[in-house]
Amino acid sequence: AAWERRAARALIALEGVDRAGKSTQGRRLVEALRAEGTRRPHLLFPADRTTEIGQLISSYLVREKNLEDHTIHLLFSANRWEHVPMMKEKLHQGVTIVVDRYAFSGVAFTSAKGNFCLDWCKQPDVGLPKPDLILFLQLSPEAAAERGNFGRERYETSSFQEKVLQSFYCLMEDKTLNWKKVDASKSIEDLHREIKSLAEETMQEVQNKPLGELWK
Ligand code: Z5A
Ligand code: MG
Repeated sequence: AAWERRAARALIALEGVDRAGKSTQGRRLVEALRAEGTRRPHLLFPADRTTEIGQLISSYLVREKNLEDHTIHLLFSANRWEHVPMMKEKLHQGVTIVVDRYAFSGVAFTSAKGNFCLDWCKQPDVGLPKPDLILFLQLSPEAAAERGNFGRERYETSSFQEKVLQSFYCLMEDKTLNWKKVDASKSIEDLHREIKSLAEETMQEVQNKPLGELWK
């Protein structure tokens, strides 16, 4: 079943390795769309650290709290689901939504832990609003390192990030999704221009098309 979407606007996800510039580009894209008069474009951050679930996730990431691996995976997914009624409502009203990381990060990070198959990792997010465009910001580990050293947060080690990248590559083989790889080593401005043009193309294409359900 597909959800109604009247004045169609797009759901755009930003994914990529650490420090690729997802948050920077998400902000820039929403600002640019707003400046051009697109109706109330909306930026969303799963992991949104403001809800109760988000706060649990945040304390896990900063190592204040230990959570069992399946548990944290389900919490990340729950954090996405708690935003779904609002997302559907906005998309239905014709509001474009940009998400800074989505289910793909969820799957990539948990499956990188080993002992998790991709299929198990995907299940909790099956049926989420399906992005019309997934931008994968590609950046070499060397270039990422130049943007500052890893902090103290969980997952911020290069061996783990390498496994995460391999999981992303598996997910990108899914041709039912509209993945677009972009070169994140470009300047912020050049990358912004490329992303904006891909986003606008997608917003044109999805006019009056129903919103899909992820991995269904
Ligand atoms: N996680 C998970 O396990 N499961 C899930 O379901 C989800 C997430 C959703 C926190 O996520 C952690 O949660 C993350 C994955 C896991 N773990 N790790 N590692 P997060 O999204 O909150 O992570 P973050 O702290 O925002 O980091 P980030 O997303 O990796 O960074 P970014 O957003 O891609 O980059 P940025 O903040 O825009 O830029 C980084 C720096 O580079 C900054 O100083 C910029 O000014 C600079 N920058 C940006 N673009 C450029 C260019 N083009 N040139 C030069 N310098 C640049
Ligand atoms: Mg970020």
